[in-house]
Amino acid sequence: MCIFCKIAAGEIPTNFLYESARVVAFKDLDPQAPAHILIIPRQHFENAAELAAADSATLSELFGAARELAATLGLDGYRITFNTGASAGQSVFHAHLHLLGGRPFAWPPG
Ligand code: DGP
Repeated sequence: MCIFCKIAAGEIPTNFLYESARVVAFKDLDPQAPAHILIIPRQHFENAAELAAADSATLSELFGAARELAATLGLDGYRITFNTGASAGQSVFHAHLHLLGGRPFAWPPG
């Protein structure tokens, strides 16, 4: 079982900032901004492309959770990102949406 599957299943004690039947959200272990939350499907998909192909309702819920969390945290601007594939910086191969906020962000991203 992958690390995010274990977190979603409750095998690794984790404070969920958002929780539903299909989705959980929790703080990133290595935050890149004052607010850095990972929003993931409970079910295992390798990346966002696999999730999009298989379950558009859950994909949509990830974005809805990001909107709710950003509002709860009072983020006036934020970035949401799926790193998809190792060349794009994906290091955990269980689909996850990054929600980052609390500082300015440059464009283009590195
Ligand atoms: P990515 O590089 O896009 O695959 O992002 C993976 C993120 O997951 C990275 O920012 C660090 C975070 N991460 C890795 N392992 C754990 C963990 O066990 N717990 C938490 N909370 N975050 C983790």
